[in-house]
Amino acid sequence: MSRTVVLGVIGSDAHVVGITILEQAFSAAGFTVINLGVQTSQAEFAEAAVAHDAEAVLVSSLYGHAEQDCQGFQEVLEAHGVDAVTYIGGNLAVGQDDFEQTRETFEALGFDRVFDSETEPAEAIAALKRDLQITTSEQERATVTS
Ligand code: B12
Repeated sequence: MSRTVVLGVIGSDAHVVGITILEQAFSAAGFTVINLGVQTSQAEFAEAAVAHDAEAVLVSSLYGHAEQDCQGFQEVLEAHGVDAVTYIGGNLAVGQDDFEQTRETFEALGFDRVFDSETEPAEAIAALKRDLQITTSEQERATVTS
């Protein structure tokens, strides 16, 4: 059975190229990707995760307002009963001089993993396979049948 991830760009952010690449990469790796597109609200992420029984919620933000957009996000997911791994990536802070500081900020907001804009999709896919304990044989079956 293919594992489902919900993907989108949070807040008022309209940068679409990154999530298009991520959608293609995660699909090619055997995941079912629910791409919510740009300018996605916290509630839309939560509702989609419930509707599709997603095992991961992947949040993208490029325009520098991620911290504000993600305030209270984990509480919204919890209120909807979402039990999923949460990742965030992109240009998460204006300037992003000190990524360790940025990582700490978003981990404190409840994200399981935080990625910068240099992250290759393969790195995030490998992390998700580890976090969801997906075996190579399971993933090969999903890739063949998808
Ligand atoms: C193209 C672009 C635009 C286009 C977007 C067109 C569109 N519909 O997509 C337009 C012109 C509309 C635009 C507007 C704005 N932009 Co702009 N834009 C860019 C630009 C040049 C490229 C973005 C891009 O497509 N990159 C290519 C993709 C493939 O890479 P990516 O988006 O980084 O995504 C990859 C990784 O980040 C990562 N990733 C992303 N999300 C996630 C999530 C997870 C979970 C994981 C694991 C990985 C991951 O994987 C992706 C695939 O490899 C960047 C500068 C840059 N070089 O990045 C600025 C940039 C993102 N924009 C910026 C800004 C400020 C704006 C505006 C606010 C400008 C303004 N004052 O109006 C507006 C925002 C409008 C809005 N509401 O969103 C800033 C953000 C500053 C910051 N965060 O510190 C940047 C960095 C430019 C800069 N150096 O100042 N922009």
